[in-house]
Amino acid sequence: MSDKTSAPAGGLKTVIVGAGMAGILAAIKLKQRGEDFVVLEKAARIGGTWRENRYPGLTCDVPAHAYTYSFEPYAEWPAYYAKGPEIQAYFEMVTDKYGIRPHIRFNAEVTALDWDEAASQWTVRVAGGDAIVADVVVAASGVLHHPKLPDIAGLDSFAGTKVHSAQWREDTPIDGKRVGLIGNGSTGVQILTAINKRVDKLVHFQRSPQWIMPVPYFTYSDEERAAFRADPSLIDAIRYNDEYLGAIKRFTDGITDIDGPQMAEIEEYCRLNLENSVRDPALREKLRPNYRAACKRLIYSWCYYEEVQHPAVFVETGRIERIEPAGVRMVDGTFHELDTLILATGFHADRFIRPAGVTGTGGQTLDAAWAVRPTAYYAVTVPGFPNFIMLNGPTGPVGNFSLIDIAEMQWAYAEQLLDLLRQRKARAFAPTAEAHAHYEERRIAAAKKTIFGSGCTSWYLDATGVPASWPWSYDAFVDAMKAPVLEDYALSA
Ligand code: NA7
Repeated sequence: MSDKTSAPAGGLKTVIVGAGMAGILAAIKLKQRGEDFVVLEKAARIGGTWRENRYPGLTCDVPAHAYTYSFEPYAEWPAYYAKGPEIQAYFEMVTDKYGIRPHIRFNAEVTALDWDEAASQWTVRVAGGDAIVADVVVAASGVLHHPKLPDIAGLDSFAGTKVHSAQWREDTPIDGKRVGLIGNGSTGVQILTAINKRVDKLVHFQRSPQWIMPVPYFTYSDEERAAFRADPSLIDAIRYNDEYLGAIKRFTDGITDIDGPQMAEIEEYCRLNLENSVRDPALREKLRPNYRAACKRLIYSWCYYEEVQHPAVFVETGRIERIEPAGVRMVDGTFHELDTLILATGFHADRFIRPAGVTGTGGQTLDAAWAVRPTAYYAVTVPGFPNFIMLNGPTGPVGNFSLIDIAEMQWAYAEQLLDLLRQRKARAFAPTAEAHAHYEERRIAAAKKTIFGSGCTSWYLDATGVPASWPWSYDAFVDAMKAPVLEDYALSA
């Protein structure tokens, strides 16, 4: 059955792809303007990352009061850092408070988006055959949502329970079990700190040790929550204070000036954390990375070094030979017998809205446009793909600060492009190829000089080894998002 709806006369029709944090943001903003929009969500619930990830220990490494919409501060956070289910509950609450749920079509996976040049509209196809015609598409489909399995021989032969962190099952055997945990990015570290006291034995396979940035952790009392409720400026004081926002600015200054004082300070914090927290010198050396702090995404933890020293934990830094039905065989012959194998091995970070097929002007596809690397002009728009807005799209500051702040700033930028359509100054906008090429040239040159390109592997790097992230400071991003440079856009009447 086809559900072909056309844009209403006099108003824009927008399709938002994804009901995670960014999609709900766009929906709230469009609803407040009284515009026509629909959110297409592949799953049966909202929440994106916070719906998908349910592993034990799941915590956001941005302080809770800074990981909310700026227009919807939240007094109820139990602690300085929020746990996954608490964040999911926040987004559920906001979705209902702003009346967004009736605008969401659940179990509606977008399979294709085709730009119709003559009509200046997108046809958005949904699995099962429906098609929706819209003036604007907002790709709010997330960054880390395609789990990456390790390419280790014999992975499928494991006879116990095997689970990727992003496909967690409640019945995963942990209590009293021999558990192997492969990977020690933010996810592996969080899982270890949550299960180490439940297991019989936990072997943490670390191909590369990680630098750990010590951070404060504390809970909020009922009195403090009451104070937040009574006076939201107390929340702002946390969100915008020197301890959080000041640190973000110093951090982004540091990643772009890798031999400067900010980076030296970050490195010293991490080094002292290792030296002062790990008592056994042999374990300390196992946990010492051979690359610079913040090259891989810096891990923020208040308890990792304490928890990794629990007697049930064995840190294995040798190379894995293969996985066998009963466990993991190391290159040196050591065999770890296991009941459960947890794969905290990350995500394919280059997918964005794909595998949906996106076809822009002249029949060009996003796959072709992104043959070398996924890219977007200032991370928001793509040449050749008119009226197509990406939130948390490629080349944005994914690893540097709150993705909610980023999405809000990107939305404010995009709104100014939408105004061109609303005011009938254009029927379509897209950045010019020249402007985008100039942006990419400068971005790539700068990215190679950031700490992310200082000699390690990580999901920040694209297929050519260039950091895919925004390579400039927080302030530079704020400035860039204030207003689009309209001369860099091709507008069609
Ligand atoms: P990450 O940060 O990509 O970490 C993946 C981990 O898995 C990392 O330690 C990898 O080691 C390890 N890994 C991957 N493949 C293998 C194989 N084949 N053998 C051994 N070890 C392997 O993913 P996370 O889920 O922890 O975090 C992703 C982001 O989510 C995080 O940055 C936050 O933004 C939230 P490597 O370092 O490559 O040697």
